[in-house]
Amino acid sequence: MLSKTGVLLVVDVQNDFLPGGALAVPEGDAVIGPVNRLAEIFPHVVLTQDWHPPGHASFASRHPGRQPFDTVTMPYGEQVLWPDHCVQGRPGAALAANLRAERAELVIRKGYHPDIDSYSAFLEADRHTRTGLAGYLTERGLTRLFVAGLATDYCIRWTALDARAAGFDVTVVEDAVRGIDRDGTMRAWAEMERAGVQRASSAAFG
Ligand code: VGL
Ligand code: ZN
Repeated sequence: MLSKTGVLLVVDVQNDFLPGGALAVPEGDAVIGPVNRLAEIFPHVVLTQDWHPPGHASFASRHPGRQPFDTVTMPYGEQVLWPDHCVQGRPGAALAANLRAERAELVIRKGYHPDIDSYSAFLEADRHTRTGLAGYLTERGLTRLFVAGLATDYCIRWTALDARAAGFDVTVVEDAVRGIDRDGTMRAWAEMERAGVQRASSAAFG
């Protein structure tokens, strides 16, 4: 399974998404064990980091009268509003201290445009602005993606769907992801399955 075209894509394992963080994902820290194990054995490892400027358009604090988890309409469509999180250079944006991913060959940051969110590691929320990741992977011949990290119903979902649309072979490592919302996570799995995203347990590797 671990052919040299395989790459582990570790999405947003950052302090703000872990217990005690600004946008804590329930059991978010449970992904770290399997991710660490996979990051040792995969031929290639790439990380993403949610990386917002202060006052980012996805922050509820930027929208008077709105609360986190409200939805607003942005020029590019519907946007869920979040607590301030993963602000560039702040401790909440740092990768989890116990993430053992020093073998990672690339860290791709996303969500840094002040007025555009980006759940996907490939395509920002305007569905037009590209992050460059597809080009990087293609140029290096890394065609089989194994996705882990946070959160199943947002960044994992959008990343996996966009990777499929870009022609990659995609597997989500089910015990190495966690979601924010239970129903949203169920819908995300159904949607990913319809798009041809495969699902595997980390026990299937190495
Ligand atoms: C994420 C909400 C806002 C994620 C990032 O990593 O899934 N979710 N920003
Ligand atoms: Zn974010």
